[in-house]
Amino acid sequence: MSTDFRPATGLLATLPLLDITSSDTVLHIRLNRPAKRNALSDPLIQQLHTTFVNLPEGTRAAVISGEGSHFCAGLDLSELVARDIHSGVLHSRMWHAAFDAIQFGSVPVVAALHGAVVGGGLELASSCHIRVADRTAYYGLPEGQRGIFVGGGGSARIPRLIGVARMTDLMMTGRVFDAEEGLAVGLSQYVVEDGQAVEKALALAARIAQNAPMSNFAVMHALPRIADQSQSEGLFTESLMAAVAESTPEAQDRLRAFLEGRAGKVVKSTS
Ligand code: 1HE
Repeated sequence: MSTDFRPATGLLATLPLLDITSSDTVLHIRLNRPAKRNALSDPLIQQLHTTFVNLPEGTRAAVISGEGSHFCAGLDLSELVARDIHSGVLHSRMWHAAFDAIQFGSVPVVAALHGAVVGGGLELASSCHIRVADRTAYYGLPEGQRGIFVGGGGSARIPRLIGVARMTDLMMTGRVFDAEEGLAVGLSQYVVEDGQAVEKALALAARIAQNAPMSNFAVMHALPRIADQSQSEGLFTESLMAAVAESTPEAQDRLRAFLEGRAGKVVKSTS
């Protein structure tokens, strides 16, 4: 794994609410509003969107983490006061555009979670492809207590991770899952020791960056869509995606490498 991370240049260096660094293939995006617990203001959402539609050439995977004591406190509640219906809908659609650019962008994204991962912060984490939490992480959807509803794609993404019943519980009762509970219900895929989430996420991203880009594309774009399709349509989509992926020169090279004994075998994990 490349540990040589340099400050981003060009457009990505001009986004004050994000601290962005990159290695040759991995972009690390830190939410950089720690005094407000990385609450998602309009400018912060727009800067995330800008980042994911302007990834530097050569980027193969990304990591999102949060500066300070929490990953993200969700929607910046100071911006919500006195918003009319039309601007409320547009605001939600702005979040959808930004988080769609993450989920259905060009590279896999790993979220590194610690402290509060609440409200819109959980919606942001859910738009990433893999979530790594340290033991300080906790998850909640305080929208119910605040008298509002999710608006950043949470109602579509979070039930796909944990089911409608669990999301209903989080929203109606104010229940909070700790890191271990989050792992058990499927909010994260990994739990690591305190302060280790970024390191683990960067290691996973470096590993993901070595995959054939078309394989990563298929996983990001085809898998969730197939899950939304009927079995018959899903199988058809799968056949098309499989044929596209296996016909790329990179796939041909990788298959040949295995057959000629030049590629790694699948072995039992040691960790
Ligand atoms: C904020 C926000 C925020 C903190 N919007 N300013 N989200 C919530 O309901 C969560 C609200 N926040 C909290 O429960 C707590 O702040 C935390 C548990 C995340 C962190 O607690 P703590 O003790 O570390 O920090 P703090 O003292 O509460 O907050 C530090 C500052 O950040 C303080 O401002 P200050 O000027 O007094 O220093 C807080 O006001 C500010 N702050 N969180 C605005 N969320 C698209 S729909 C999505 C809907 C939602 O996301 S609803 C869930 C909103």
